[in-house]
Amino acid sequence: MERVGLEGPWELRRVSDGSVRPMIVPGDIASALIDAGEVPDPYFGRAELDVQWIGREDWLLEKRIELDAQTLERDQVFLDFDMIDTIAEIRINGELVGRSENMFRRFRADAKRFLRPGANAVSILIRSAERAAAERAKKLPYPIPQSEYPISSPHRNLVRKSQCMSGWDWGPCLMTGGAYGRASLVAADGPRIEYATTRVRREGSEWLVRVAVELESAAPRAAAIEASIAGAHDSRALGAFTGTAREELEMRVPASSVQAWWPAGYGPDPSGPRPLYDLAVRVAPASTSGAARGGSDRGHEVRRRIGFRELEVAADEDEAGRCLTFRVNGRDVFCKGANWIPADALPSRWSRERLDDLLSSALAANMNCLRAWGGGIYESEDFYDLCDEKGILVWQDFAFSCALYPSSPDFLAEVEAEARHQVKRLADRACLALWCGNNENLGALGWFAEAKRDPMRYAVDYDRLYEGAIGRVVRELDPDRTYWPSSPCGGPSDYSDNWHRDGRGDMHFWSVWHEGKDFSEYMTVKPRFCSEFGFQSFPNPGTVASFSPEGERNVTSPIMEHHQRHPRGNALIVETMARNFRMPSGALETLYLSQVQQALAIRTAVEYWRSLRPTCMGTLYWQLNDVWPVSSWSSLDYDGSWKLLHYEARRFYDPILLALFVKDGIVRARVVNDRDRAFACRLGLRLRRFDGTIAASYSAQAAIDGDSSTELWSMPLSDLPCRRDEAFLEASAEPDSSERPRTAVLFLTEPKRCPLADARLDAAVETGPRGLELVLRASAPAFYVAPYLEGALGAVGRFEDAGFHLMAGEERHLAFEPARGKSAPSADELRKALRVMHLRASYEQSAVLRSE
Ligand code: BMA
Repeated sequence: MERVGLEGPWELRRVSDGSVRPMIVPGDIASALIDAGEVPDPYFGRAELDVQWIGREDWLLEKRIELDAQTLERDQVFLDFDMIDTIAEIRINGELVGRSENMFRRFRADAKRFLRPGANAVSILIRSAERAAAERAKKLPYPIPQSEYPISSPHRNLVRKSQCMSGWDWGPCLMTGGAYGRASLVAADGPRIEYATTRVRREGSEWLVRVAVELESAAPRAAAIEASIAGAHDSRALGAFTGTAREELEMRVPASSVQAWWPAGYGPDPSGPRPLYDLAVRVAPASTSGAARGGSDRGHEVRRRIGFRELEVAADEDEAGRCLTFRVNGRDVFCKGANWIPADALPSRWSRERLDDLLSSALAANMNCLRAWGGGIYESEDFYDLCDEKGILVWQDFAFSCALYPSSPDFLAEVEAEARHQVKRLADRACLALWCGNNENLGALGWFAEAKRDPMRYAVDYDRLYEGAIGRVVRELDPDRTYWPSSPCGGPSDYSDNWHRDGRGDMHFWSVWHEGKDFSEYMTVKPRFCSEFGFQSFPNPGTVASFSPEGERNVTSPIMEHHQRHPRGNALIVETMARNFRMPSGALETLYLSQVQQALAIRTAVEYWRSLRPTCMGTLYWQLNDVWPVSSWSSLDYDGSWKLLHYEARRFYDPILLALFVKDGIVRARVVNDRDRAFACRLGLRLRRFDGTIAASYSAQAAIDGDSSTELWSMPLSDLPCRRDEAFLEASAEPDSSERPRTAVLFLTEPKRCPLADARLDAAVETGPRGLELVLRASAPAFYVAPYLEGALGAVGRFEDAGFHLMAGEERHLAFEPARGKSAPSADELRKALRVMHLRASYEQSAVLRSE
């Protein structure tokens, strides 16, 4: 088999005026226009509004290729694109080869008869998806509504294009198009592997590996297929066939000869690399007797990296309702993570490096699970490769979100083909934990006036799409994996609304954000698995500087408001501040405090819900990352920099967590242990006044089992010898094993009521054993200490920790970690850009920075 890469330079023609500029494939149209200097950077200021026309135009992508006669003599020559976005006509030398209208299906079409030796022209005409959606809407027999956002392209639900490209409550409307992933012309003699999909199952002391191979041959050919993994091997001979043939190979691998795959934090080496094994599947043309035939085509081989693991999603009835528990190799795994959205609103920027950076940050924050959210995409091979390698379980939604969808025969056929492709493509993956029908579309049946008036019609559409098409495909092609009907829902066959019900399946708990409730509201529910809950913050100062000119950085300036897509976002952030904190006085303080409250909100939820294990077995907050620089619920900014929430996540997702919280007037200290090893633990608690002096001390000890949550201490608030605004609790849990102590701090009332002492925080940048270090010292307790780098330096790197608390007299050294591909700045540059923030009774004073 021979592959002619079509990646690299193409030309991009605007159909309406014939103008041409260069374009890189894989890549997108808007990015090509930005690179050509024809449109402004849509992420800067409000330039997004100036590029809306791009999505309303038709565009022609053209490339010339040279082919030799030998290539064209092969049995079969076809075009092969991983992803064409979206409504497209593909031509060779002006003749139509095929059409595509679904970016989630790969495009393959026979090209041989259109090609000739020498120069050939390949073109992709991309028609406006926005116009196509509007035309389809006019033809609908009844309206099919979708959620809309401040800047959005209508009727996105009628086109199989990443739904958030049309704008979201955190994302710009960039209806770009293009060709992403691999782009090739493939020439082959004899049979080829269309799909090779592996199922791995434990049977006694062996792993049973079954590879379903789908073969294609343009001319009648016999084939020899073989597969090998971890020393095991199987082969088959196939008699001559034309078209498609299917065969299954089977191998048995002794369990003692391989290491099992576990999610991060689990298994014999919790933080080591995940063991993956090379699977090779080969097909070669054969003589009819079955022996491999020599000749020009050496056949076709596909390679995979396979993990040996058993994964089950338990959804059993129990006393609390119905659980949702991921069970890997027989052990219940508490899923700790967040929701994943695409890495960028501009697909040209979906690079492996960006994915690796974001996923490494997820792993560094002790995450073991991400939900690839339905408004985004089925991610690239790179994404799942990295999740396999890092041990990040993936909850994969089908690409439908926050809308009702049609169930016309055409639409269902498109979706069925999409589901077949994606399931066959991804079913191999060790990291892939579950398929989920959609994001919130079960709930969306109750959102729109049209559906409220005629619920039956939309319920039938719903059922035909998610059970009749997608569910059926998953059950047929990937029977070992759970198909979860929708997120949220009560589990297979339970279509209940799970925004407020906590007993069954997964929950999206949004009362604290959308309903403006206090953080303590998180403790009014006991979710079995909370797959969404979130709280917004403003971005890091470096991110703000990347999209706004100086003088425009007040959070309610038009540019900052443009980079806030939730209509009540700023109001909710500020209102929450007024409820909990003293009001900040400058732009940086405002960003900082918004991040403190975001970290506190999500910590409150996770700490409590983790303490409920095994009732609750998963928390995935909304959302890990951003597609552009924006105020949002993310813990990682667009440039990958960490907001305070991400540092806090590393603490609240620590496998051993000291949880300190007040519920129903009682203060409780619990130790949550996600490891399988038991230990004895001593707890020391100190009730401290804000000047640091101790008002009372308590201690406790207990045996902590593996995979457990254990209460070590509790006391009614009314028994504490101080008023709630006079002191705070500071605690440390000391395991008797080699584990380091875990610490926690708890305010007993809103921080704004507390007489915080001036911590006289002393900060210095020094060169220490680990390179540049920030040395911090406080003379009174300092809370949520956070070093920020202003201006361009914000993107250069970060200090190793932020958002921690310093007790009086305590000193911390923080190493500076340059971002990927960036070199460390000088000590002087750091000093200039550095602002050290902490919680204050008044924001008039700024941090003291010594500059030796
Ligand atoms: C959810 C998600 C997204 C949305 C987020 C914030 O429920 O599924 O659609 O962006 O809330 O509103």
